[in-house]
Amino acid sequence: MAEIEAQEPTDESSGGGADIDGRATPDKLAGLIAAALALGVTEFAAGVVEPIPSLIEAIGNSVIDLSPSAVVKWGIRTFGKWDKHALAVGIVIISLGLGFVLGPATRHKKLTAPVAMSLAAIVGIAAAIQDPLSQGGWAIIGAALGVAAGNASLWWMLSFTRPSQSPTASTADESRRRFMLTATAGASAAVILPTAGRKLAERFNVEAARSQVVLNTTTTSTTAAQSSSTPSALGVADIEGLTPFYVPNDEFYRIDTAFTVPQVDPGSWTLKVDGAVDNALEISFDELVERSTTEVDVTLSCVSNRVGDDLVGNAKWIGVPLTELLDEAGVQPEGEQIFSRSVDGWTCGFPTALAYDGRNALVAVGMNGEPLPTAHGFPARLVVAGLYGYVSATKWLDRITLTGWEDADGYWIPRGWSKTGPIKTQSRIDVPRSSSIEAGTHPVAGVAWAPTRGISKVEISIDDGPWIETTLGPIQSEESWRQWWYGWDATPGDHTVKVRATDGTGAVQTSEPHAPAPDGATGHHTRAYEVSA
Ligand SMILES: Nc1nc2c(c(=O)[nH]1)N[C@H]1C(S)=C(S)[C@@H](COP(=O)(O)O)O[C@H]1N2
Ligand SMILES: [Mo]
Repeated sequence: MAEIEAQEPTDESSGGGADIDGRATPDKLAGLIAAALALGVTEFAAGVVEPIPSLIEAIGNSVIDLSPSAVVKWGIRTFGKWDKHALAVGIVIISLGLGFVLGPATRHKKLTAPVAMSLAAIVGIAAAIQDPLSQGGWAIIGAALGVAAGNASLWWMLSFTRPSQSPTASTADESRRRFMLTATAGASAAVILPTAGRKLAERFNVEAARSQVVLNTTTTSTTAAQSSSTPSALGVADIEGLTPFYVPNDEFYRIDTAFTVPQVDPGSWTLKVDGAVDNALEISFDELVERSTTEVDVTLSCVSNRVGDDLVGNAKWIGVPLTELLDEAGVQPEGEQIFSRSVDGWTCGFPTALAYDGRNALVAVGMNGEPLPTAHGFPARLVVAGLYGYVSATKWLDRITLTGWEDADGYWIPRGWSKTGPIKTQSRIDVPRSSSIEAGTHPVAGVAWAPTRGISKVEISIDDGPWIETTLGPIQSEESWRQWWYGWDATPGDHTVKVRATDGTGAVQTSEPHAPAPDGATGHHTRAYEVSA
């Protein structure tokens, strides 16, 4: 006993010297594999037992919530629809990086790994606790399994890279061989386990339930009937690259703070309407679908859409008018704000008066003739014409609470965005998309929107010349965007084309450039072209 204790310190302090280079690499590798294995085991556990949350997801959600809004918007802008994947990759890389330094550090002090991994686990558990979609208690189980697997594998691998007490060539070779074997097995498990876990977790998604939803479209509103003459029937589809009047569901922009798309079981889901109302309501999904007979075309836009960008889209929404539910609940005078909440805890609010001013405001269950896609809010969401999504368009809707205007602020309000969010008049040039074109006649075309006010005119100006009126698309709805086009006779040289819209009230879109924060971007979209002879 005494002998061993006396030996250990020597081993640690002087054993380093000559040997350290020799085993530094295997130690780092061992740490890396152990960290990957720890993470992999938590992901696998999350795939086997439904309530165990994925810690990567829980941390991802927390990172999004805690990040300044500018960082979140930067992420969305830089990685587009891959923003959540980029974040996941970032979390994994940081975890593996920690593992890299953990190997050599644990060789030095055996308790480094359990302490560091437990700390990482606590971060994951804390994230799960504050994530409304995860259960903190179950996260402890997943995290504990991960920490156990990570530590056991690390100590095991380090035992083979330890400088031998009796360094004969054959035992050193034997150790190396066993290290390689263990490391290979560990690395394979670190890849297979999370992959299998992700695959298994798909059983928990609601795609099957979604595909069984039968929408009730027995009656259609006038707006929908009007738009049955599709643009393609009228030749607009001939302009290649022009955004279609209805953006297909899988191409529709997606913006939300949900790291992974919430999977809401429509069987157990209900919509609550409460707060300052005479009778609180609770409606099942079947009942909501039964009542969803209104179909309307509404253009949705994100407040962070920059001039010329595509965080805007138009779709045909099927749902129940919000006023129908509000009337049934009986809104009291104090209910000045329609404050809605998503199952994932996201919230937003807008003035109750706007739901009653004649605009379409729906609890939607269908999008372009299909049940709402999960990414767009299945089983139900709000769609309110003329308001940016961040104040109105709650996806995975769970509860609508009538509150005083000052009594509640939605998710983005304390993060610096305006409490009211009417959509500003905007227009965009879609084609020509390429900046280098050949001389000749080209269609210049795009979309313009001023929901609830409508678009009465779209003009372009070439090289800052006089405004030229363009042809407007066939479908006219005050709550939807309008397509527009013009045949431009492009002459060789450098040219710019800019666009502006006039809304239904006669107000011309401002040329004043304004960043998206805090209440929506303004300015004219301009494209530059190099026209070759
Ligand atoms: N639950 C939830 N709903 C949400 C959001 C969100 O982050 N979480 N983002 C809103 C914002 S900012 C916009 S612009 C719209 C976008 O809807 P879409 O993804 O269907 O295009 O959803 C809104 N609804
Ligand atoms: Mo948004």
